[in-house]
Amino acid sequence: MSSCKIKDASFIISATSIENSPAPSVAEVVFVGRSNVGKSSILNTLTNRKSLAKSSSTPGKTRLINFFDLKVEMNENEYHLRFVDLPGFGYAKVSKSLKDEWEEALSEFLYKRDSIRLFIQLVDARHEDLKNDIEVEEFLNSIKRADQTILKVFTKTDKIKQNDYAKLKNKYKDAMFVSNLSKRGVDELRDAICKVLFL
Ligand SMILES: Nc1nc2c(ncn2[C@@H]2O[C@H](COP(=O)(O)OP(=O)(O)OP(=O)(O)O)[C@@H](O)[C@H]2O)c(=O)[nH]1
Ligand SMILES: [Mg+2]
Repeated sequence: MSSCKIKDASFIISATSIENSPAPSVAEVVFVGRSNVGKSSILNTLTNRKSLAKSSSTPGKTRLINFFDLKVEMNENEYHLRFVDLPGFGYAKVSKSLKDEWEEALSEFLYKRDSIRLFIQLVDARHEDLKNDIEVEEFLNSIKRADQTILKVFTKTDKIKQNDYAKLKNKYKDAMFVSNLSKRGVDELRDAICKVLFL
């Protein structure tokens, strides 16, 4: 049982594309998924910071690639890593050309960024089979390198009935399940991230 503690977390910089991103010198964890699924929220919950990443009930809140530096402690060792908060895929309320431009930049970042070690693919627990999520999953599987891991994480589990939660857990044995409201599953997810990166 690993126990991973976040010692320090701070925002470094925002980028619009891979070209103006910081040097890929630190292991990165990226949060990927539909707009409004809870990417920015889980980043805050994992780091115990209320508003490190900006979250909002209005979809399309995160419009840039945002980098956060973290210092963590595990088994009495200290490690550095980065969390990367991304815009959502499939945000429809902007013009098609702008949407295509964002998704192009986002896809390119995910595909080319050398320092990504872990893709956290977030899915709303109420909507397990949306076309958009399936496309994102297929895309990640198609670009994943040997040194990278994909972890599927269901969010907003506080919004489903106990019975549906049990069914979902049973169906997706390799996935993780969190709630930013109740904090369910958050310590487990933090430990899983540290395990992938540092064990
Ligand atoms: N009930 C509940 N609400 C949540 C949970 N996680 C996030 N939310 C809410 O969902 C909304 C969207 O959360 P964000 O974290 O901004 O979502 P995002 O994926 O970063 O969205 P974009 O930046 O637009 O791509 C906010 O109103 C959050 O408070 C959760 O686990 N449970
Ligand atoms: Mg966001």
